[in-house]
Amino acid sequence: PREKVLDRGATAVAHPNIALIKYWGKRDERLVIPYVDSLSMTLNIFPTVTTVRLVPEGQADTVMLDGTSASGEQRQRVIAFLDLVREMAGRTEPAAVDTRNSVPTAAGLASSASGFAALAVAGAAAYGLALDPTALSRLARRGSASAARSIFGAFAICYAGRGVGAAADLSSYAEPVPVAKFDPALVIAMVNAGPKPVSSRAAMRRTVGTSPLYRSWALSSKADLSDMQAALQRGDLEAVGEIAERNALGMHATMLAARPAVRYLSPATVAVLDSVLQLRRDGFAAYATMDAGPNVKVLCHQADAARVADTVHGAAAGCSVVTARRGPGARLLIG
Ligand code: 2P0
Repeated sequence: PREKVLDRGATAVAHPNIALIKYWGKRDERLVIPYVDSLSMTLNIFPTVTTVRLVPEGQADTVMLDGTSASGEQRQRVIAFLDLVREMAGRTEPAAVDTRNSVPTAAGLASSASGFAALAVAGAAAYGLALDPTALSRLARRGSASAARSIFGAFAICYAGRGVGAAADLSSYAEPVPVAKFDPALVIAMVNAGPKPVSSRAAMRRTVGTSPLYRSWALSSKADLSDMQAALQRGDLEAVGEIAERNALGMHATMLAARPAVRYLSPATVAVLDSVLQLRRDGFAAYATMDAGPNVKVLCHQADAARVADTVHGAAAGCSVVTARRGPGARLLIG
């Protein structure tokens, strides 16, 4: 019965994902439509658990983030997302949102991906919206484009879509990439867990608007994507790693060429990248990717993960290391 569901609200869990083919740049900021397709691996660590409970009319929405009341831009983004869910559901009740992250937020470790994926699943359920996974990914995308991919487990592709307005919204969604026998490790070297100097949102805008390299990266990313899909089907870690690494470095190159430059990579990042190169010289398949932050994620065989973790840990002072592998899609826990 509806009343009972409303009482306890809906709780969902989602995990972050790391893009092997990156999303960078929006062609529609309001609808959050990417310029390029992206492809990622959802992780088995750092879940976000979010509860959305409807509260009586007349109250304000409340947003709790890891036990403290969210404010400013963070709160605004959640409320704008709730407004969208309410509009889709034809409902008006305010909500109390409680979200728990087990990963440092805004540190380039995809907390917005797990965050908005969990909020999409919990929010839709709380407001009685029955959405299939494709529609949930479309909804999650409105919060953060990378969140569309976290609706699905293991490997997922997010389409940039075609057209403008409603057509763009409809055609930009994520779906699973079925990959039978590819289960690598992803060693995450956290060189700095503090918040990033520039939000991805602002950095994307600046890159698209001012970087002379942006168009050529977007073009080369198309070729990277089809090469990546073939490599995944072959279960070819060397090829997957090489393509992921060049795609990520290319993305950072477009940012470095923005005016003024957006530079997320730090000396510690470069030290870890050097250690990854040395691992390859020593015969290990190890490949790096970096997002909107200085942390490095190293793709390698499960069997080599301990050795890789040790090496990258020693490469940068104060660096902490955690090893992930492919994980599950977002799902409802209660509701
Ligand atoms: C990605 N990143 O594909 C890329 C690669 C970071 C680098 O998606 O503006 O938080 O909310 O859509 O998803 C991080 O940006 O950005 C991101 P919005 P998001 O994973």
